[in-house]
Order: sequence, then structure tokens, then C-alpha cells
Amino acid sequence: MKTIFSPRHLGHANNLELVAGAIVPAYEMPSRAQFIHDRIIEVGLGPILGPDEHTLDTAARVHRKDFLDFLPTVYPRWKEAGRDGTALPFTWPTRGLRGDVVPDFIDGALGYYSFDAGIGMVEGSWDAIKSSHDVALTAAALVKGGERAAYALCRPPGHHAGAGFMGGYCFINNAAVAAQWFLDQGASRVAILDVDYHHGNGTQEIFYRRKDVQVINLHADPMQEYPYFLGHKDEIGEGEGEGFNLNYPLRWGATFETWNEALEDGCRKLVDYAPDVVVVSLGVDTFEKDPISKFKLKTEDFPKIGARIAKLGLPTLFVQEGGYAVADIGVNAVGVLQGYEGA
Ligand code: OKP
Ligand code: ZN
Repeated sequence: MKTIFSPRHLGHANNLELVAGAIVPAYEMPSRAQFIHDRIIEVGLGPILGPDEHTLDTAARVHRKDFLDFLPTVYPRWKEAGRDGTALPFTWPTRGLRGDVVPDFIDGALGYYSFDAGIGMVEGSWDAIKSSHDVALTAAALVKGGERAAYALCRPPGHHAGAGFMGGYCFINNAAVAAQWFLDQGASRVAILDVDYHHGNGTQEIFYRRKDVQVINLHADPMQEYPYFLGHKDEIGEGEGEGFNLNYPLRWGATFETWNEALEDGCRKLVDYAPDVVVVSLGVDTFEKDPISKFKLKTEDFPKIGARIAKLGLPTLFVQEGGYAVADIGVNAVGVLQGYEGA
């Protein structure tokens, strides 16, 4: 399997986030991608290629234009305000406040375009975000070109980013952009299978009223876990999209056995949908040793996930999302891809 990867992710580094009452170095750090990159070479998964430059035209079909225009301006405006370090919001337009006016000052605009303080940006962040987007589209083109599967080693991840907002380490929704690109290239239906520990709220929001993209999410129950405010079982899509959004919330402590039952059910629904291509939002933060997660998957389980996905018999684009047990992320993420190849 070919991997698309860009070293430009390294510009998104040393940023801080707000967690458990403290401002700490973001768990979503550069070494994550480097460990995966090194593991690909170690096991000889296949060639690692750089991305082609892509315009944001496809992104503009799943994101609001004003949001895409805002992202590259964040850090310049932060510096203009006399700051350095990490650009972070601290005020959000929740119930009872005006959510329809973008404040002029950067602190207000950051709150308007985000839903949490997990999106700290530094000088090189925008370039890394753009490279991550290019990685996803370049890998998508490999699949469209006839490869059975391809791996987009994206960093930063994307599945929490919605049409008009960032959050949870995510800025542009790489998987959603790739799905839209497949449709624009002639696919009739695309399925997104999100196996990250956290609910892919951004992906769900983007496609909630559409039937051309089926969104299947396996994740920790939002009653217990981030992102808290989306990901319940009764969220099935709306209007034309009704029935095309599937959530499998699982309680803390879920083992592979429990998790795999949800995967089985999701895969059956996916096959019924008969998509032309599958986009896998590949998070490996379901791992038992993940520092911010509470599922119990073991290293030996990840290849089984890949093998099950291979059994779908569909062209597959893997898009990297989360995974924060940095020392194990390479073995686990590449384990899924090896499982796919071996099946
Ligand atoms: C991004 B992805 C936990 C704080 C949660 C945000 C997590 C974002 C995960 N103590 N912070 O889905 O892996
Ligand atoms: Zn996650």
C-alpha cells in the first residue's frame, strides 16, 4: 500500500491546549506522525510519497468559505494583537448568545469558528493544515487511479472539524474533503467509516442532510466522553439524509469483543449501502494504553480491524485521525494497514 505523507506537518508544533484545568502541550504532537512514518519503513508497507498541491475548491464544498478564509489569517492576526505562543480561544457563542456575528477582534473570531480550546495554532500551523488536506486528496487520487487502497498519513487530523468550525485538534475535515472529491470524480455513493475513539462530530454535521455519503461512527459514549455534545444513537440523519448516519456509542472500558460487534453491524450496514468507495477515519486511540482514552483494544486487535475492512471488497482510502500513545501509534496504525493487506 502506498502512503502519502508531508514533512510540513512539523510546522504544527509546540502548541498548547486546555485540558483538565491546565494549559498543557497538546497531545496531538509531531512525533505521532514520525512514529507512523518510521514504522511504515520498518515493516516495508510500501512507498512513501509526497503530496501534490491542491486548491481548496473541494474543501469549499464541505466547509464554509468564510471559515476557510479565516484559517490562514489566525496566526498573523494573533501576532498583530501583540501575542506570540499559541493562538487559543476562550469564549464561545453558546445558547443565549449571538452565534451569527463574527467579531472583528481575533479572540472573538477564534471563539466563533471553534467549539473548544483543543485547536491551538502557531506560526506553522496553517501550512501543516493545508499539507494534511493535500495528503488526503493525493491519496484519494491513488484510489481513484486504481489502487486497491491508499493511506493518507494526515496530521493534523480532521474529523471534529465541521462546515464552519474547528475543534479537537482538527481544522479541515480531511476525510470529508476526500469523500466529496470522490463524488465530484463520479462516485455515486461514498461511505465514511470512523473508527477513532472519539465521535467524528464534524463529519456527521457536514453530511447529516445528505444521502450520497453514509457516515458510520464507532466511538465512546458522548454522555461520558469528548466531544460530549454529539454522537448519540438516535442521530440518524435528517431530511434526505435520514437513515444515512449511524452512531455506535460504547461505554468506557469497551473491549475489542464489544467494539468488534459494533464494527460487524456497521460493516453490514455499509455493504447494504453499496458505496463505490470507503473512506476510513483511522484513529487508533481505542488502544488500551492511550493517555486520553478509555477503551481496551490491544495491539493484536488492530490488524483484525484492517482485515475486516478488506473483506468489504471496496476501494479504500485510510485517513489518519487520532492516537496519542505515541510510542505505540506506529505499530497500531500500520497494524491496521498490514491487516488489510494480509486479508
Ligand atoms: C481528537 B481525535 C481529554 C481532552 C480531550 C480533545 C480530544 C480530541 C481528540 N482529556 N481533548 O478524535 O483523536
Ligand atoms: Zn480521537
